[in-house]
Amino acid sequence: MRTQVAIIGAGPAGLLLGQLLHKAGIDNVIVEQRSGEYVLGRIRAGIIEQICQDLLDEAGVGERMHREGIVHHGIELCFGGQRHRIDLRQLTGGKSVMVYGQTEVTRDLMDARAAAGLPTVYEAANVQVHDFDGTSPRVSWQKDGATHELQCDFIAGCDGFHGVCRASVPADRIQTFERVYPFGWLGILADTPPVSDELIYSNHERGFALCSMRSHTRSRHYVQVPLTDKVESWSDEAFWDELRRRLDPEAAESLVTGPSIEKSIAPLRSFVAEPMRFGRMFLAGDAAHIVPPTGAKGLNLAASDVRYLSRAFVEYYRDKTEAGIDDYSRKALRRVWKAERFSWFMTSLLHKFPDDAGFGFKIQQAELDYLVSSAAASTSLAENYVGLPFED
Ligand code: FAS
Ligand code: PHB
Repeated sequence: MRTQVAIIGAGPAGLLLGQLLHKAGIDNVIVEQRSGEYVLGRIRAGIIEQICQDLLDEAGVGERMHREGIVHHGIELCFGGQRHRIDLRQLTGGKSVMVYGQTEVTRDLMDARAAAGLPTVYEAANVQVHDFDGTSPRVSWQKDGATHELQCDFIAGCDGFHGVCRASVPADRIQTFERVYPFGWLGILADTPPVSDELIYSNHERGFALCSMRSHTRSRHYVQVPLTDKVESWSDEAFWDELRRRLDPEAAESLVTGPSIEKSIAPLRSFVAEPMRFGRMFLAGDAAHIVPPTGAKGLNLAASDVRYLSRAFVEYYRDKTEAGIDDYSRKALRRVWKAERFSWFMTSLLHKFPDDAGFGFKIQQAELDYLVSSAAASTSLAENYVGLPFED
């Protein structure tokens, strides 16, 4: 089997790259270790920046997003028992974000790929990448009792944090930077009406909480929990009680509870691997970086990597120049680190840090008070939250 670009991973990064390359007439094959149903079953991101919306439109899959997605012009910060609105639209000269679940983005991309009859290998076992330092890289895997091999010009490692691509790079060729946070997010999905029209990010002495949504009838909420907690030890009732304790009185009063559809605990880390290119292999999305979800950047960063990488491949095949692929890592990392900074800032601002409850909590209150009373500070938050403009 041969193709121009072998894409490892059928998450949003891999599927979006595959669609953009197809639109540009560049052959690609996606090799995914899980089933499509499993990929769709992972409940993850909920906020789509304008750049991600634009890319989904460019990929020809934005129609349902614009029909079913909910445009948000602001967010609320809750602290000291009060909510303070950050007017994203006014502070950024008209920009906003959209609430549209990653599951739906993935579904739209999967449907478009299937409709175009593009090759996707699901449930591929023991996927390996070979010879990416040469000019004839290869991908191999096992399926249906046979070993398969794919010859290609390039490999796009879109296989997430635990994928094989970054793991296949010799240790002396890659540098990683990491901060692991001493807490996790317990998330619940429920068919209950959102507690407010916009997202509520809450800093509370008991810990962080976030009230988000997937639609006008489906809510997504999170509470900060110790890393030692197990999701089995959290009943739905215990979750709702804890969330209520961390909200302002009005939100606590209006919170509608119900049975969970999904409940899980996600660890939080900041992580970046440098560079993002190794010969003929390129990393994109969570394969190269992880952000704590507090800034709603993970999915959007994957999209911006894919924007750079798809354009680099188009330049290579159409314009016969390697300038784009040679500059991919530098360009992508410049944006990655700004998103890492913002996600770290939001996480540091809103969470309870066990070893810093006294002074640290007072500093957080002062930072939040400054944020909601300073046009400069709230503008900075707003322009990062809606997504910084592309610099290159
Ligand atoms: P993904 O991890 O989505 O996809 C990688 C794909 O590669 C997977 O399908 C995997 O099965 C496959 N794969 C792995 N190893 C492979 C191998 N060896 N061979 C073949 N395939 C392989 N972001 C937000 O903005 N907001 C959030 O609230 C949020 N919550 C999250 C919660 C959790 C538990 C996690 C893990 C992430 C969360 N994120 C959130 C971040 C998340 O949305 C990612 O940024 C997004 O999924 C990135 O997409 P991909 O880079 O495609 O990686
Ligand atoms: C979500 O809806 O899952 C969500 C929204 C905003 C965040 C993180 C998660 O910052």
